[in-house]
Parts: sequence; structure tokens; C-alpha cells
Amino acid sequence: MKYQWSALGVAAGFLSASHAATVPAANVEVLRRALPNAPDGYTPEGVRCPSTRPTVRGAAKLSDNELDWLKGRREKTLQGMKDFFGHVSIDGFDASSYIDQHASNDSSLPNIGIAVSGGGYRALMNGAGAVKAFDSRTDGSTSSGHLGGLLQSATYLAGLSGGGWLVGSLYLNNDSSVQELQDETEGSVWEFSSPIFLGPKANDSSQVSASIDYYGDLVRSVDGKRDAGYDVSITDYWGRALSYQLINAPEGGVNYTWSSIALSDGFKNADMPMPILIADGRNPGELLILGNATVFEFNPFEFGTFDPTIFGFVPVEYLGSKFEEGVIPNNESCVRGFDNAGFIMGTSSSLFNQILLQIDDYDVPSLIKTALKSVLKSIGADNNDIAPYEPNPFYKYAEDTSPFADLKSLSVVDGGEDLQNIPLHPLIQPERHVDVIIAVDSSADNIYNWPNGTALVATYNRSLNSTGIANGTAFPAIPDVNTFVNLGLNSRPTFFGCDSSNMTGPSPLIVYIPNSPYVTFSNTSTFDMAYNNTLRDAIIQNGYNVATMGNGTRDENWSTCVGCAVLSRSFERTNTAVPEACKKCFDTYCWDGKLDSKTPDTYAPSILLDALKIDAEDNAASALFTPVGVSFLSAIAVAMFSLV
Ligand SMILES: *[C@@H]1O[C@H](CO)[C@@H](O)[C@H](O)[C@H]1NC(C)=O
Ligand SMILES: *[C@@H]1O[C@H](CO)[C@@H](O)[C@H](O)[C@H]1NC(C)=O
Ligand SMILES: *[C@@H]1O[C@H](CO)[C@@H](O)[C@H](O)[C@H]1NC(C)=O
Ligand SMILES: *[C@@H]1O[C@H](CO)[C@@H](O)[C@H](O)[C@H]1NC(C)=O
Ligand SMILES: *[C@@H]1O[C@H](CO)[C@@H](O)[C@H](O)[C@H]1NC(C)=O
Ligand SMILES: *[C@@H]1O[C@H](CO)[C@@H](O)[C@H](O)[C@H]1NC(C)=O
Ligand SMILES: *[C@@H]1O[C@H](CO)[C@@H](O)[C@H](O)[C@H]1NC(C)=O
Ligand SMILES: *[C@@H]1O[C@H](CO)[C@@H](O)[C@H](O)[C@H]1NC(C)=O
Ligand SMILES: *[C@@H]1O[C@H](CO)[C@@H](O)[C@H](O)[C@H]1NC(C)=O
Ligand SMILES: *[C@@H]1O[C@H](CO)[C@@H](O)[C@H](O)[C@H]1NC(C)=O
Ligand SMILES: *[C@@H]1O[C@H](CO)[C@@H](O)[C@H](O)[C@H]1NC(C)=O
Ligand SMILES: CC(=O)N[C@H]1CO[C@H](CO)[C@@H](O)[C@@H]1O
Repeated sequence: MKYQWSALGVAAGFLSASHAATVPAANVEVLRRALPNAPDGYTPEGVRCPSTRPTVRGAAKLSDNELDWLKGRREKTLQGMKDFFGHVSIDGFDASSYIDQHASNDSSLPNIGIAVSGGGYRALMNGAGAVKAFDSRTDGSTSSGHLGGLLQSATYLAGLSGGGWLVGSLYLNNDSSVQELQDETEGSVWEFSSPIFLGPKANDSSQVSASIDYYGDLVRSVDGKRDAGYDVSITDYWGRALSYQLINAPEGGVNYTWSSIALSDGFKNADMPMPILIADGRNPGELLILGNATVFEFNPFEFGTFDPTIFGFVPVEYLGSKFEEGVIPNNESCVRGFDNAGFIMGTSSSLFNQILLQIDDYDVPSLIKTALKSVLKSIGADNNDIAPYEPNPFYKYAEDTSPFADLKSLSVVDGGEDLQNIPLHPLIQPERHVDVIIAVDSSADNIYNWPNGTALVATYNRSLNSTGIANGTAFPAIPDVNTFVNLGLNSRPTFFGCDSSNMTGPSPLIVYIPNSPYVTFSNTSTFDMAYNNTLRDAIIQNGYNVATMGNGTRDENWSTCVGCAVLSRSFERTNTAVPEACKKCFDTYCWDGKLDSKTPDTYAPSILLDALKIDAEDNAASALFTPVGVSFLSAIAVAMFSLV
């Protein structure tokens, strides 16, 4: 039974978020990525505790680790901004000199966060296009009309679900650039033409036997964790499977931990922004994730939340240890290896609750549907359709306020399930002092999979009760989704919170960048499971154009306007008059408070520029749902049953 469950579990994960798979390269340069420092592969293992035993830390301040890292990062972003404003000009204003002038006091200079939404592969690719545009390492990105250098100027890079796969791959592959990940040859990362439930593309052996090896590896690694006494769930298989596509190392990077990012040279040198992934806590007894869900973050140092329920963090490296009342009792050892990088990325993207509720809405072969439903139902009954963080690191912690304090197992789910599909939460924390968030939204809100502002509305609503779950966070006023569509706020970039006096408290300015069809229809379904490289690259190129408004072809002032948004809060702190060119930008891009809440026509935009050619005669990707694909899947399922 165990194996049958496992095989279907992976298929479930696949169907839930639409994926494709890749081969682990045979000849990997072992040193090229973060660190494979797990003590025993996928199995967490007891280790001697460090001399200062890990504890839960109250969330009133940032961690000392983060504060130390920020000192280095602020220095690096200074140069990043000088480079950025070296090619992004503001008429009548010398931004480079402004940066120089205030260089001795970096808290007066802009503090930038980038947030990449969820939405499966679509979000990974559209987000990748934006990050590629912001990355000064990308060829051509620092020419006029482009936005290269924003990444080098940013302090934080947050990802959620599919956006988290992007952020994770960038860091787990040694600070790779998007271009490098695209350039990886077959047999390594970001090869989405072979779907995740078939596993890495076959090389010399047949696909069937390659897939059986792949399933065998997945099952073995998760069995190891279970046999060591840890609760496992579909998310374990899901995370393992995802890793084969996202981490370029043998066996899908089975030894890579999330905490190892903090040990990699690039991160230690503060060469890149701090990566943060988001997941939601599921309250005991609630199947739906509501707006009052606790929002957790995984940064390279810690796992935890600023929300008033728990308001605490543990070292992410020591997840799996038996914390109690915020400490690891003296008779317990410390545990490492629970924070497998794929498991963390899988947690942020574990859409299983939603699948359980919605699978009938999707065009999935009925054979799979039936099998899945029976598996998911039985797991649901065990309350196991989540990622169980057991032992709960917040056991008996914050007992007065935490709904999780009595639970031995903390249930964590996809970060978008509370509808906050853009990972803004870590970036609006007052202690982080972020001035501007570049928010890339690839959500599938409307019937054609375009965003309509739902994610911003969710974060805004959450911020309204400042003494409640929002716990002192503030957010700019955001209109209803009908207004978004009627006024076109989702058809081009829009700024929210330009007027810092109109907010519930200090909040960053939001540069909202919604997915739009510049050169290809990038509104593919969240449940599309495979993409050939032509389509992958087209959507990434489209994302580049989304972020740059077609390198300024849609508005030649766009790069200037992004520069103005970046500087806006800093201008206020330094009492600098807003340049006329920026005033013009704010007139164009700031939401002016007008509403138009009537029911809109369906939003179905046409291609804005010239469409890229993606067609080819033989269409490998869509072959999956042909009868051949289905019977192939059954063959795999049968093969797995036979292992029982
Ligand atoms: C990571 O990449 C950087 C830049 O490409 C390189 O200098 C460094 O040596 C790499 N780190 C490891 C551990 O390979
Ligand atoms: C993972 O690490 C273990 C030692 O903990 C080692 O035996 C194993 O070969 C490693 N696996 C891979 C794929 O590197
Ligand atoms: C640095 O700038 C901040 C904000 O502009 C200001 O509050 C602070 O006093 C300045 N610090 C110094 C040492 O000038
Ligand atoms: C797959 O093929 C490539 C190119 O022919 C080769 O370099 C690699 O070693 C092969 N990988 C495996 C797992 O056989
Ligand atoms: C969350 O909100 C719902 C609906 O308002 C409420 O029923 C539930 O008790 C709340 N959960 C917690 C843990 O506060
Ligand atoms: C540590 O002590 C507690 C309380 O006495 C006990 O429940 C637990 O099993 C002990 N753990 C180990 C590893 O012996
Ligand atoms: C906006 O998206 C939500 C889902 O996120 C959907 O329920 C709603 O109908 C959409 N409204 C419009 C006007 O697109
Ligand atoms: C705000 O949240 C607090 C704590 O959950 C609650 O007691 C209060 O009723 C909420 N206020 C409003 C206006 O919803
Ligand atoms: C914008 O620049 C990128 C990168 O050079 C390129 O791929 C894209 O085609 C350009 N867009 C337009 C509309 O020219
Ligand atoms: C902020 O502006 C919005 C839109 O104009 C308005 O609805 C809201 O009442 C204002 N809030 C505050 C606190 O000024
Ligand atoms: C890639 O996939 C798309 C969508 O399935 C298809 O239309 C196109 O023909 C494919 N292109 C190639 C080169 O295989
Ligand atoms: C600003 C604010 O309200 N912070 C609160 C967040 O939650 C913790 C724990 O409940 C409180 O101690 C803080 O005062």
C-alpha cells in the first residue's frame, strides 16, 4: 500500500500545480551550487546541539543574523543603485549624485523589495522574465529603457509557490541568473517539457525505466524520513519531485538544505538580495485558509512569523528538533536535515487542499482523477493534506495567543491559499523598513488566467485591523477588483500608496506589475503540466517585456517612473523636492483613488506588440494528455503497485 500511495502522491502534487520534470545531470560540478550539507540525505538526523542551544526568538526585532547581513547588503545596494541610475535617468535630476550625497547615511536611501507571485509554472516563467529584466548581468538589460540593476539594488527577493520555485532555483544553483538556468542543457534544471510525474527525461534508457528509477528514488528518500519517525505527507513526494527540475545536482539535490543558502559565498558576501519563501498555517479544525491564517516565512536563517498568533522564529537549520516552550529540552538532541530545500519549496506550493476541493473542475484524465480522489480523501481524513511540520517548533510556545500551541504537528500549506498570492507579507513588516515593493503578479484570477488585483485586495483587507492579525503592519488603500478591471489597473503597471499620508501607517509604495500579453499569451493555466523550451523562453521574454513595458516601447518614460517610485520615500526622508519628471510619472501611474465598481466586461487583452512564433509541427508537450500519455501513466502506476 505504501508504494501505491507514494506513486499517486507524486501524481497529485504534479496535477496540483502543473509541472514538468528534468534529469539530474550526470557530470555535475559539485561546487557550483549552495551546499549539500544534510547529515543523511532526505532523512533528518539528530546531531550534537551547538554550544548555544537553538531557541524560539520573539519577533519584535529582526534576527541578529539578518541585521548583520543587512550591513553588508546595504553597502552593496548603494553601488547597485548608482549603477541603476547610471542608465535610468530622471530629467532635470541627477539621481547618481543624490545617491552619492546620501551615501554616508544608508537609512536615508531607498530600501527595495521584489515580490514574485504564485501561479505554478506560469508564475515561475513570468517572474523569471521580470527578474531577468532587473538583473544587470543580463545582456542588454542596462541599455536605455531597460531596468537592469534593480535586482542588484534590492534588499529582499520574496517568492511564493511557483514564484518560490524561481527564487529557490536562483539560490540553490549558486546564485545563477535566469539566463544561466535557461541555458542549462537537457538533463539538468528548468527543462519543463518532461512533466514531473514522468520524471527526468530518459537518456539512453527508455522513459519507462527512467521513470521507474525516478519513482523508486522518491519513494526511498521519503521512506527514509518516515522510517526515522517523522510524519510524511504528499508534500514530501511533491517537494522531492520538484527538486529534480529546480536543483541541478544528483538525485534532485537530495542533500541540499534551505539553511545552506546562508552558508554560500554569494549570500555571505551579500551579493544578492535575501530570498524569502512564504507559506500559510492552517488553523486547527479549518479546511479553508482564511484571511486570518498565520503567514510563515522561510528566510535563509529562520522559519517563523511576525503574526501575533506566534510572533516568533526558530533557526530553519534546526527544524525537526523537539522544541517545547521555545527551547529544546536538555535531554533532546538537535535535529538537522529537516529543512530539505525541495521540501521547503514544496511546502510553499502545496496546493493539495485546493485540489481536494476542486479537482472536478480540471481537465484531468478520469483514471487519475478517480485514483487521486480516493487517495486524497483518505489522507484528508488523517488531516494529512498539508505539509506537517512535526515536531511543531512552536509547541507550547505563545500559549495565550497561538492556535498551534497545543499541537505536536504544525500544518503548513501553500502561501497563496489565503488569497495573498503576492508575497508582500515579509516586506511590509515595519522592522524591515522597505520603501518600495516591485510586485510581479502572475495570478490566474479571471477566467482567462489574468490577474485582477485579488492578491492586493487580500493584503489590504488583512491590514485593516491593525491590532488584529495584521499586528501593526500597514498597507496602501487598494480598490475593489471590479475597479481594477474597469480602470485598467491590471492591464498596465500601477502604483499604490504614492501618498504616504494616506495609509494606516508606514507602508512601502507598491509598484504593481500585472502579467500581460506583450509578445505571447502568457496566461497559461496553473495546471498546465509541461512546457517545451520554445514556449518557456517566450513566456520568459514576455515577462521581460511586462516588467519593462516592452523596453519602453509602450511608454518611453517607464524606466524613469520606476526610478521615481524607488526614490519616492527617500525623497520624503531627505526633504528633497520631487522632480517634475517624477510628478509626471506619479500622475500617470499612481492610482488616484477613483472607483468604478460596476461589473466589468470579461478582461481578455490582445497581444500588445508583435507576437513571437512558438509553433512547431510536432508538439511534444501536448502529447501528454493523448491516449498514449494516459496509458503511459497507467503503466507507471501499475509498475508502482507491483513494488508493494
Ligand atoms: C559560485 O559562483 C560564483 C560566481 O560565479 C563563484 O565565484 C563561486 O566560486 C561559486 N561558488 C562555489 C562554491 O562554487
Ligand atoms: C548525500 O549525502 C550522503 C551523506 O550524507 C551521501 O552518502 C550521498 O551520496 C549524497 N547523495 C548525493 C546524491 O549526493
Ligand atoms: C540618517 O537618515 C535618517 C532618515 O533620513 C535620519 O532620521 C537620521 O537622523 C540620519 N542619521 C544621521 C546620522 O544623519
Ligand atoms: C545523457 O546524455 C548526455 C549527452 O549524451 C551525457 O553526457 C550524459 O552522461 C547522459 N546521462 C546519463 C544519466 O546517462
Ligand atoms: C478565522 O476567522 C474565521 C471567520 O471569521 C473564524 O471562524 C475563525 O475562528 C478564525 N480563526 C482563528 C484561529 O482566529
Ligand atoms: C526527555 O524528557 C521528557 C520529559 O521527561 C520525556 O517525555 C522525553 O521522552 C525525554 N526525551 C528523551 C529523548 O529521552
Ligand atoms: C477577480 O478574480 C477573482 C478570483 O481571484 C474572481 O473570483 C473574480 O470574479 C474576478 N473578478 C473580475 C472582475 O475579474
Ligand atoms: C481586530 O482584531 C481583534 C483581535 O483579533 C479583534 O478582537 C477585534 O474585534 C478586531 N476588530 C475589528 C474591527 O474587526
Ligand atoms: C526587450 O529586451 C529584451 C532583452 O534584450 C528582448 O528580449 C525583448 O525582445 C525586447 N523587447 C522588445 C519589445 O523589443
Ligand atoms: C485614502 O485614499 C482612498 C482613495 O482616495 C480613500 O478611499 C481613503 O479614504 C483614504 N484614506 C485615508 C486614511 O486617508
Ligand atoms: C511548444 O508548445 C506549444 C504549446 O503547446 C506549441 O503550440 C508549440 O508548437 C510547441 N513548439 C515547439 C517548438 O515544439
Ligand atoms: C505592533 C504590534 O501590535 N505588535 C504586537 C504583535 O504581536 C505580539 C504578540 O502578540 C505583541 O507582543 C506585539 O505588541
